[in-house]
Amino acid sequence: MKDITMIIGANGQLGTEISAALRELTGADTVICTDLAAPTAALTEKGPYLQLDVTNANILAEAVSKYKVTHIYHLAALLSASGEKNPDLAWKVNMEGTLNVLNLARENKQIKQIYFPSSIAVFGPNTPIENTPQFSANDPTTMYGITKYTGELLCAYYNAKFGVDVRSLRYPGIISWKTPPGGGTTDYAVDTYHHAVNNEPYTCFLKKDTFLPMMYMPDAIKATFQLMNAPEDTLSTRLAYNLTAISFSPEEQAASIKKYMPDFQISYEPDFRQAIADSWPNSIDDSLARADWGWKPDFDLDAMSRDMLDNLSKLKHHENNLEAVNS
Ligand code: AKB
Repeated sequence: MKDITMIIGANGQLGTEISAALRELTGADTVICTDLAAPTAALTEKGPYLQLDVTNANILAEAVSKYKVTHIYHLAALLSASGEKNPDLAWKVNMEGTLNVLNLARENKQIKQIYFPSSIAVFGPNTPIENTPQFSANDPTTMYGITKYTGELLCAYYNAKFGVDVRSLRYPGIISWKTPPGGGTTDYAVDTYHHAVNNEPYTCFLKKDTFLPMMYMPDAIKATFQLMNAPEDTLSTRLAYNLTAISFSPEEQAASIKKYMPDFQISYEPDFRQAIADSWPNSIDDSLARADWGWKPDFDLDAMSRDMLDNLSKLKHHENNLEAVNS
């Protein structure tokens, strides 16, 4: 039987790029993209797309049976800042969605593997802030962090009790140019590049010296596929793996942008997201991921800045040309 992958949350920042990368690797018809939102042209033109709500267990089960799904990437979630604005919805989407996917995998033996993204948000004020170890105090202060850590515990439980092959990573802030992030605390690190390319000053919602772990999208995709393809006996934890690439502050990122765009201007007006950022690690120890399945990132801050600015400039140029043709 051919492997068929379902991506839940395919319209999101990670979902868009994981869907495209998988379609490239395994063929468009082997990847079923799904999202609560209406489809984007980029996803429907290239393969099957279903509009579905992950909190509806019956609809999800029907789609999985209909398409003979063998692998699920469950990427639908409310992130940290959106979750604080609507904690009830964050609990519903993040927890019901995760339980529905895990229960499906437990009951439907055609499902071979599940991917569940976790986050640095599982850590809290009692976690060591520098080089946060893989196994540490997990006392998240946001609803997002609470749902992600509970999700991790459920993944480990479903693996031990029911043999579900579910794998997970604690992503840092992810920076990308194709699709914007939505509702996170690390989103500033994407907004900066957009403002720089538009020659606009940027007002950052975090203090200039707030360090957070971050990663460029190509590294995030590489890590995800590396983990999913790792032999089961190399995985020494079924909680999520700590994962990181770079740690920087808004001030350091602005200095990196200025190397390529010297006129870029940034100012700082911290809002409610500062408290969230302050509860998270400055940097992460991901030595277990390195030892178990050979994790190693490719991009440092300057390499990422160069690539982001280059791609966003090309995109802007392309959009301007389209506008000129259409006017
Ligand atoms: C957020 O800021 O909420 C996310 C995350 C670190 O998980 N990007």
